[in-house]
Amino acid sequence: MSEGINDHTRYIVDLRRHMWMDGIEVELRRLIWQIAVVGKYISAKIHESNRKLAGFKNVYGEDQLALDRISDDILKNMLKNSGFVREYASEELKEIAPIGQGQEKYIVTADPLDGSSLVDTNLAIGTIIGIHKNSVFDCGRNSMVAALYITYGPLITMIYSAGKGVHEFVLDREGEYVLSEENIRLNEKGAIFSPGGLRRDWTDSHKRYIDRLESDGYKLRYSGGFVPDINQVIIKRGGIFSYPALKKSPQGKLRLLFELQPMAFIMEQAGGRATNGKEDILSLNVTSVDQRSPIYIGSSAEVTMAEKFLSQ
Ligand code: AFP
Repeated sequence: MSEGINDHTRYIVDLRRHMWMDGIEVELRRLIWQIAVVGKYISAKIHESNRKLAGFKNVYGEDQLALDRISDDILKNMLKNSGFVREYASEELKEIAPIGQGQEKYIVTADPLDGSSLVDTNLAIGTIIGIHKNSVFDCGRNSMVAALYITYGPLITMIYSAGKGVHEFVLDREGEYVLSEENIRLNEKGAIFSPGGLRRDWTDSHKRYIDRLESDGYKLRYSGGFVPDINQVIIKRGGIFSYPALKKSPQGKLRLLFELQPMAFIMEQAGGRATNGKEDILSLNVTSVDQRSPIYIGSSAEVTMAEKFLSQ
């Protein structure tokens, strides 16, 4: 990004202007912009829902809020009409949906409303998006060109990366996404840890790793929402989120395509790392849409430490 923006923070820089100044290609920036706008509609639906469960299950058999499906529909329809997207892969759908004519540039992956089971508690939730140029059945490093997430909390914030750093925008009262932090960079080491899964289901090596973080004085910060839990690592400039291999589910809980790859893309762009314990998340080959993986994601000191513990 040009130095100009940091020099002139008194001027408001909105998302479209930022992407233009960053030199992101026109179709990609229009696509990112349109997805960010969908965040406003999803947020309106969250407010309208009044925290009610709809009582049906998603394709993985999990209880689902009507909100998940509504968010998915809004997003899918927008992408269909954008003219930039040939395929749409969503956590709410069993298969990848062809939504374009076939020659559009991008494939979009989405978890339209992650953490929706937290809606009734009024904790933060989010939307996670990956943008791919090539088939998603490859590794993220070969196919991804951008990622973003929107956090619906006390504020609505959007963080995106199109391979040129990580930038945060806040939705202001006029409905404009305004630049709040540019080129976010993690420190080598953080001070918080966010450990997923039940302790009784952890492997011994993972248990030893978490014990070590605790004895080193890391503060526990786990909300149960992937988006806010990752967001705090990024905004606090470091720390670690883990959702490990569990004794009964060696691939953990979180989904590679919809949740892990986009966050790994952003984390790497912020100077952090994401691994399954052995390999970088972005180097893993995706073989099915519902593929899961253990994850250790955050600042590099803690990710490297996790790799050491897991190899013992
Ligand atoms: P849902 O998709 O069922 O709402 O799960 C949320 C989530 O996928 C993710 O947002 C959290 O990081 C993770 O699950 C929390 O899992 P635990 O409930 O096992 O802590």
